[in-house]
Amino acid sequence: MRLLTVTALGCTTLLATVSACQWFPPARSQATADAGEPVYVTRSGPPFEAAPTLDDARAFFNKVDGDLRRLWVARDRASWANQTNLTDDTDAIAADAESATAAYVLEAARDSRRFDTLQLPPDLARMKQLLRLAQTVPAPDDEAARRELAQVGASMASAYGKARACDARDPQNAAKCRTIEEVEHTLASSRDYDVQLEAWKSWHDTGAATRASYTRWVTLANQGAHALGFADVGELWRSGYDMTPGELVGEVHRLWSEVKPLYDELHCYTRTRLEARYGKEKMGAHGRIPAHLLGNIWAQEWTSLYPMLEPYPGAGSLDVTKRLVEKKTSPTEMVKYGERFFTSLGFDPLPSTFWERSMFARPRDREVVCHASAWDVTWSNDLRIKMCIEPKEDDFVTIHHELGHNYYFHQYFNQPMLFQSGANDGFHEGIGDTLALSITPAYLKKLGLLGDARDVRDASMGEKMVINQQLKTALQRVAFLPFGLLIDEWRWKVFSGEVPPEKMNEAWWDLRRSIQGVEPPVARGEDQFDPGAKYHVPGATPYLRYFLSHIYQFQFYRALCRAAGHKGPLHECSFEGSKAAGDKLKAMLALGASKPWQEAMAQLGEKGADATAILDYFAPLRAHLQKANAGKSCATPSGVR
Ligand code: X8Z
Ligand code: ZN
Repeated sequence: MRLLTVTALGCTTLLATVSACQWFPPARSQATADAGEPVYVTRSGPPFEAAPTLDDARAFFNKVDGDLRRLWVARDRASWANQTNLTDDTDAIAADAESATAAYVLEAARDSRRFDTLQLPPDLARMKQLLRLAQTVPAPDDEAARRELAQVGASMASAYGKARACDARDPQNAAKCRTIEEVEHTLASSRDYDVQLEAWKSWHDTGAATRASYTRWVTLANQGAHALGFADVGELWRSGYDMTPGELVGEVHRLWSEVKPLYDELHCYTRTRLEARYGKEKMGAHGRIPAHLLGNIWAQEWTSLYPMLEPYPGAGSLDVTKRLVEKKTSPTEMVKYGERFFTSLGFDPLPSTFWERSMFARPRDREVVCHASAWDVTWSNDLRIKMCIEPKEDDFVTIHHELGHNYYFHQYFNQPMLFQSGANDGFHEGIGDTLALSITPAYLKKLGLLGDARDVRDASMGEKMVINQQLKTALQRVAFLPFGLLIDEWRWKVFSGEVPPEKMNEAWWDLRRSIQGVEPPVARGEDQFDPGAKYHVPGATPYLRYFLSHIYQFQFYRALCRAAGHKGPLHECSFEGSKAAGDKLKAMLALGASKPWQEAMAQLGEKGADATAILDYFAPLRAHLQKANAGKSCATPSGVR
């Protein structure tokens, strides 16, 4: 008589009983069974239980939903408490909650493989797929490694939040240390090469503190990726787009090749103007742009250069910052402006708890992560933002960006937990930006945010004003594209080992040169860690989402303009106030992640990822730049134009 060791039937519990619930496909265990006899396996052999049914699968995912609600709410409460008050204790609490969640997702994803042989209905099949992708930083099997990973992760994010840019010549002098907002302000406003250089360098130097931790973190996170059957974390991140990781890379490179000519024109125009301002010698002979001269710490968007680059000086210049400052606009008032745009489309006002629980300004009494973010902390319309708002145009736009996340949360918070996210992460990043494309002079005038602008005639505004305005938008959204791409190009190489730990900074600058066309203003060696000076690297936030969102947002805008009945050139549209556009958007947001993103895109009347929308939008500017650049032999990141 052989011994029946494992017969658990209909097992749906996780974690506590998971090791007793393994199931192996029938072919494997039944191969050893005699016909007509019960199946037995030895203790050393694989466990066996009856093949699961669709009811088992549904019960399993119901349970997962409840478990995830408990774990994600706990994790996000801990994370909110941590990021709005960075202390050793809140770091530890956040790390514990992250580690518990990661452990669960690993077990649950493995357990869900019991249903591999079933033809699951689409909703369950999608949940199964999303469960495996649910941890951005996947958990290693080994508990000690898992804890260490979460601790290292929390400590890097915390260090970034607490970082100060100190004077390299006097690093101990706290009076000479600046917050990131102060560095941003210097880079946005100073046009003194040396002042800009000092500010740029002082912030970049903060990255070095996380270099060793980052290497360790990559090793541990890759163990987690292996546990889930991925080659590395990069492959896991590239798997969230309803196509194979290889197809995704092909798509991204196709999109980049389509928009790159527009970027190259902008780069050439900007470099020429900068050379006129700073001189040939300071600009160098390589054709790239010194990275500290673009008005932003990472040169990821160049809007503060607008006054220097304005094609037609004075033609309807829109100095929103000046007006916000003059009006002494408070952070709350800034957020109210953003909410107003959404309610104009027929969205609900933000819940009262949003105003009670959000963090709108840098507190004086504690350390926080100032980098802007949006939350639904308890996954039940508990919307919040955390941001250190200043009265400036950048922040005005960022508020719309953040509220885009909040309204996405709001539209899908009744979905199952695994569907409570964007159609893909690029969708989530693109919503608020889509609305911000409709912030026209006429709208700003309505808000009382147009100072002394002359000649505001909205759709029929003069051609010069159109070009000015387009340049300003391009400095934000076209300038961003290569940066949006390169962070994860770099991380993919680091995760795969193609870039070894001792070459991380060199590889970073190779990509910044070749994709973005910027040059470090001083030598940056391997004693530095410049990626560590960008929030999303120590913060472990994938970045390809922003590249995609900068393509999608123009498609969303085109779709909502269509819904609003706009006729005429794309860049002249504003769907502000259109309930038809609002309804279209709401319906798409309400899908959450329940359908492949291509279906959500099709629901808007758009097909796949399509760069024609951004190219159409900027057609007038492109023609202008081509003329302005004619005869210039600008070196572009990939050669000569
Ligand atoms: O991180 C953000 C948002 C929060 S999701 C403020 N963004 C990227 C960045 O700042 O680097 C928005 C644009 C790109
Ligand atoms: Zn965002």
